[in-house]
Amino acid sequence: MELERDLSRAVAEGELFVMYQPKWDAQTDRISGAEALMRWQHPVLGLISPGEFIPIAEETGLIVPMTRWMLKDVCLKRQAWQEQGIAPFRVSVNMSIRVFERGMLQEMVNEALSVSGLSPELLELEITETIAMHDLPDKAKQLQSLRKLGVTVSMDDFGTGYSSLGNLDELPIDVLKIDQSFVRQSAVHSKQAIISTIIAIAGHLNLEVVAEGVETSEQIEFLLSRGCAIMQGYYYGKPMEAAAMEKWIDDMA
Ligand code: G
Ligand code: G
Ligand code: MN
Ligand code: NA
Repeated sequence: MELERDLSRAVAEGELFVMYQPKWDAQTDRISGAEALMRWQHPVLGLISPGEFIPIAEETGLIVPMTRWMLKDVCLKRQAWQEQGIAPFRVSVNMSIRVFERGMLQEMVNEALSVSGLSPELLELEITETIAMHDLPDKAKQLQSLRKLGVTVSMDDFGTGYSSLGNLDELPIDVLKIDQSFVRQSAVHSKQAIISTIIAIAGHLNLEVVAEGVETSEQIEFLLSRGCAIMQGYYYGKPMEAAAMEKWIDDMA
């Protein structure tokens, strides 16, 4: 496929770039983190969304060099922010299962940290339930050794995947991210019950909890009332380029 051929050149040609979306602590009114999201500026087709190219990258294995590039770019930017004296929030990078399969995760993270000089405490990896599904002990081992370094691990899109609740406690994670689909319907009584349950599980397992896809003040009020303070969504900020993110942080201070 044409897109596939183009994608294999995208890293080398510098066509990939990163957008950042803030995570806001609505209790302390401070930035709590930022999620890094990959974008592809195709020379002919223009901006292509990750929904289109990530699946191709995963099928072809290109996701491995792309993630390697992404981790380095994000760690370098975060370290530059650190040197500018920006607030010490963590920046997160989404991880595909393919990166675990090849056992390259540790090496890629070590490389990005050493090239950038970034403290591991400022890096977070977002995984999905699918990653934990196959050979959980192996994934747990890989994640645990990164956590020992000080890297944070979060479970993305929680509640939409196929893993069972029964082994959530066997996963070495620090954060649960409530999926956007629940937040979007947080006026619906049954969804409220699900959100409250996720927040309660996070509390019992000593995990941080983050709500995704927050768009309205009603959603924020509801989430705060149930004990979730960290919010990510268009209400606070859409994914933006690094320079816009710096301005956003300034404006919020
Ligand atoms: O940014 P956007 O909402 O369009 O992202 C769509 C999907 O692509 C999301 O599920 C997001 O997690 C995924 N995605 C974005 N950037 C990356 C990345 O760098 N690596 C991986 N594996 N997935 C990404
Ligand atoms: O799967 P993942 O959680 O990584 O996807 C994150 C993506 O969700 C972001 O890239 C962003 O484009 C999208 N997103 C973030 N906040 C909102 C929101 O408030 N509303 C909608 N519709 N999408 C959002
Ligand atoms: Mn994510
Ligand atoms: Na998500």
